[in-house]
Amino acid sequence: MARFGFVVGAVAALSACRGPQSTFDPAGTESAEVLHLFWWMLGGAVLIWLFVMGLSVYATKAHPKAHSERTGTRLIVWGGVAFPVVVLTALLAFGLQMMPGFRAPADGPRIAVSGERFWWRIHYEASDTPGVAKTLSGEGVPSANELWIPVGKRTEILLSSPDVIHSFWVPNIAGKVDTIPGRITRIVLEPTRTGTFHGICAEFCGDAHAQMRFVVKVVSEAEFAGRVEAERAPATLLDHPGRLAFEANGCGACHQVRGTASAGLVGPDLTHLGSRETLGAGILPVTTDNIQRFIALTEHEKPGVQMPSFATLPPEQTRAMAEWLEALK
Ligand code: HEC
Ligand SMILES: [Cu+2]
Repeated sequence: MARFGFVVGAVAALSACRGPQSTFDPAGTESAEVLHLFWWMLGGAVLIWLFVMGLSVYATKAHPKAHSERTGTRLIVWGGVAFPVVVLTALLAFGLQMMPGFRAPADGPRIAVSGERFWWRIHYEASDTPGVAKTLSGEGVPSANELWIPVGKRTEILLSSPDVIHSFWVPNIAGKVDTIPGRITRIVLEPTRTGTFHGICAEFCGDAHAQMRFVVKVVSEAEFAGRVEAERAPATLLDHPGRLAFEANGCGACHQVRGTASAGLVGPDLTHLGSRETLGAGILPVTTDNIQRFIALTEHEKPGVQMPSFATLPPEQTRAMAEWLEALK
């Protein structure tokens, strides 16, 4: 029975290793190599652990008498100095020879991503300017919190941040790289299969750090091109009571809805919010109800958020805005 319980537990624990946010389920060339390195290190660590355990059993049970000083010195010199030097040097060499592949040039699109408190500003068709600068200059194709990339291509992500350090991480696809204020850092994503994955901020950045996620959609090249075109287009649904409420309540001071007078760049671009899967940087699915809750109970839904709650607005208004934003496909 105990053995059965162990098997059930092990299967449950290992099945949790698969999924859209796991380094054990690689969907990118870099993550596959990192996993490969991990298995080598784990295997080596287990062998060394078994050897050390064997030695201690030998010294305490099999041969508990005192050993000569020569044996002790030899053990320390070979086992404690020479052996770790050889093993760690080999590991370093193995790790270093993986690096050039990760730094190789991109052959796909270039996308600027800026880590904001506490969401992700995205800019398709980046030149070499970082996300915020692109947004301010009005170039490129702005979006937020959902990153589309083509399968089989090496997409270059240029990372930046206006204030604090974040870390951009899509565990299934590649390692993580920090976004650093005043600098542009770079990571290449080379996904090997299509699908939806989850990205996260992997560097503590403030109250809502754990709620700073994003969705990664790996699609065919044609679908990617289609998505960028759709994102480029201005909003089409302009004749809607929600738009009036949005403008009357000053949302446009912080949010941009291209095609309207709202041109704020403090918060995420909402031009096509309805076509994204999540809102609040990956915390809630996009539905009219959730958008309304997010507007009225912002700080309740996402403690630490940099948007004020609009709890005092009449529900008809938050409803109308939510309906409008949800319809902006
Ligand atoms: C002071 C600036 C500010 C104002 C004013 C403001 N917002 Fe926001 N809003 C933000 C920020 C910053 C975020 C990002 C929050 C996060 O996810 O951490 C945000 C996020 C959102 C989101 C989620 C977007 C996404 O991509 O996940 C919606 C929807 C939204 N705001 C709607 C509104 C509406 C409607 C109003 C007006 C009633 C409004 N906001 C007013 C700053 C503002
Ligand atoms: Cu962060």
